[in-house]
Amino acid sequence: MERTLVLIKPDAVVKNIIGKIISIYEENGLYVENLKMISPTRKILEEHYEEHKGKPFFQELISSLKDRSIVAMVISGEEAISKVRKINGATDPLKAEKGSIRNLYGISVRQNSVHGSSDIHAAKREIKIWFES
Ligand code: IDP
Ligand code: MG
Repeated sequence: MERTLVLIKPDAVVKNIIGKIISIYEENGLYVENLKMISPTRKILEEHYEEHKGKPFFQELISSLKDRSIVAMVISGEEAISKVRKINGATDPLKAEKGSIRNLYGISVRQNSVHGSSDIHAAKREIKIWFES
């Protein structure tokens, strides 16, 4: 049993597809263990995307998410981390596997509808940031 952190990003929230996205995880045998809607501060986002600090897209990424409605969830299940990454699809919606969330709903590399933790360390760290701080 694993836990991972999933974010439904603002581009998907404004499309009114929160329910559709959650259903996809549920239909794949995963469980919503915790959930909240949050408009994050710059501080939370900079912590969350710490590994990308200094990259050319970093500031734009943070500004595009700051103070906008995001659904944060702890998703659990067997191999939840890799399962979620597969269900989400590649970062670039144009390269995302057919039927993945980013293939179905993503707008661009930046506005790609969802986030899923990359590994067990990231998952623990990110769950702390969004649910325990
Ligand atoms: P991931 O979300 O698939 O793990 P990362 O490489 O960790 O992808 O990047 C984090 C987030 O930063 C992406 O989901 C996307 O929103 C944004 N991002 C990544 N690369 C670019 C880029 O080249 N331009 C704009 N935004 C990007
Ligand atoms: Mg990542």
